[in-house]
Amino acid sequence: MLLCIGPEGTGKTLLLRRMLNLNKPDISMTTVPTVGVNIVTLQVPEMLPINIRELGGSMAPIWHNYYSGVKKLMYVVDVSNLTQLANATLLFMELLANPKLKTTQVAVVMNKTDCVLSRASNELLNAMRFDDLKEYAPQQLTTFEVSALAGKGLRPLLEWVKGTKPKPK
Ligand SMILES: Nc1nc2c(ncn2[C@@H]2O[C@H](COP(=O)(O)OP(=O)(O)O)[C@@H](O)[C@H]2O)c(=O)[nH]1
Ligand SMILES: [Mg+2]
Repeated sequence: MLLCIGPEGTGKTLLLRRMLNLNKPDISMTTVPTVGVNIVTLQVPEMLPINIRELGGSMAPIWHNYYSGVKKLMYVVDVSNLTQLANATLLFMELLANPKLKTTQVAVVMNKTDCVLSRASNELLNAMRFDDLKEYAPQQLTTFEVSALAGKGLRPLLEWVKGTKPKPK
């Protein structure tokens, strides 16, 4: 089981929908806030189906109930929402410190790159003190810049999910 988590409205539902439908540009862009848990299954040729569980941002206090046995975790942040950043960083540091996730591979997915300048992702990582996190966290951390809306940057993320091309950074 993979987890897809992050604060509310960062684009998790749209991102998962996009990843399920990479070759279909005309999917619906409308989402409703996820209350509870949303599970999607990725069918990859010649691989077992991959289940991804989205946990809504409003569930942050109980995210930890879903950490057992998680091999990979996508942490989705909104690069266009600076007011959310402090909270997003705090929640992220908390999950990195959870012993249940010690050996989990973690991807920081910077979404909504379509509505900011290209340097915003670097500024976000600086604000999160990502270099320090990378040094001290026991997990392998990887970063991705995507736009779920524009369908940008999704292939490398999909490769990471499938595990065919580990991309340490
Ligand atoms: N501009 C832009 N908007 C996005 C992107 N991804 C999601 N959104 C919008 O952000 C809002 C929240 O998306 P949703 O997937 O429901 O977020 P969730 O709460 O993390 O599941 C919706 O209005 C989406 O259309 C993106 O890459 N770019
Ligand atoms: Mg959602």
